[in-house]
Amino acid sequence: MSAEPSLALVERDADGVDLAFRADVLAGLTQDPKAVPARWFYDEEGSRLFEEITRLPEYYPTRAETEILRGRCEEFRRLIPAGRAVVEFGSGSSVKTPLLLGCIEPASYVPLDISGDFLRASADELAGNFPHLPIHPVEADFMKPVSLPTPVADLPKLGFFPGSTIGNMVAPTAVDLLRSMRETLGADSQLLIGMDLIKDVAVMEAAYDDPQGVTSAFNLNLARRINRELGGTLPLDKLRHVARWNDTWARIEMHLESTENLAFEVSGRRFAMRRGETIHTENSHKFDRRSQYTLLLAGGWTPIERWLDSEERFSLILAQASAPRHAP
Ligand code: AVI
Repeated sequence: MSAEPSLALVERDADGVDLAFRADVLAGLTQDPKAVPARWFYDEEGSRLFEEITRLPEYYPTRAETEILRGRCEEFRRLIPAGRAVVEFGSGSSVKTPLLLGCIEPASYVPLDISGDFLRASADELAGNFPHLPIHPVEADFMKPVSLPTPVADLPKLGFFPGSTIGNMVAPTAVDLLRSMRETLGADSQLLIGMDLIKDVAVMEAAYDDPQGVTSAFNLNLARRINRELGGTLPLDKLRHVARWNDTWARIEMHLESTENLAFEVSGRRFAMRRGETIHTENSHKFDRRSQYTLLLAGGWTPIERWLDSEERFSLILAQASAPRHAP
């Protein structure tokens, strides 16, 4: 395995405060309705809680996607030519990534993640399973085009973006990301992407509001992080986890709802919330075939094949980089 030099991607002030976190939280609490970007869920405790979510009986996406990966190996092998560099957007999952890599015949594996620690841990684990596969971890923000390491520069690429993380973005951000993936991966690349499907509302809402309270703890952990890292005084016992289906935008929304009128501070700035007012903390968009294909095409990717799990809850789509066309 060849580790790339790691860059310090997080900018901090003299007190160690993450400047981007502070800017996002202050801007988000100032706007109406209040919102904080979901990417800030994932501190150490948030990442641990998310892992716990993926094992909940109500949270079907991880199991459904894993079922597809296990069951479609032959088809992946037929449609994805051997000798590609597999570029995974986000730290590899210890279950999903080996299923894909063991099935196709990759020339190398390039995990991309903004967190160097997660990146190194998952790359090390994978190296144990695939001792002959060259692994080139890259510490980078994959929301922007990334220049890949020299040893994979001339190889055809397969992008891998499982988990339906694309669903956590609003459409313009999702299209920007797909376009930047296309730029990162090059003209003759392919993309294997997981996307969650629209289904019975009760099933979707239960997946984001489990009776064990793990998703509630995950949501409230964001308020705890704001208090700890930004000198916040958000009263955690007066904020309630809410997960609800928004049919207009085809998404589960997570909010922190105030159970009474509140006044609090963050980074020395004062904020107020009325009883029943919320801080919008996450969107998790769900798709049907048409909305998936429209999004992929808008991002520069032409779908080639689409697989569903046996209960038709989740999909994996293989797409190829669209050739530039002038008409139609
Ligand atoms: C990471 N992402 C795809 C998860 C989802 O399902 O939208 C995050 C999550 N939030 C609550 N539960 C899981």
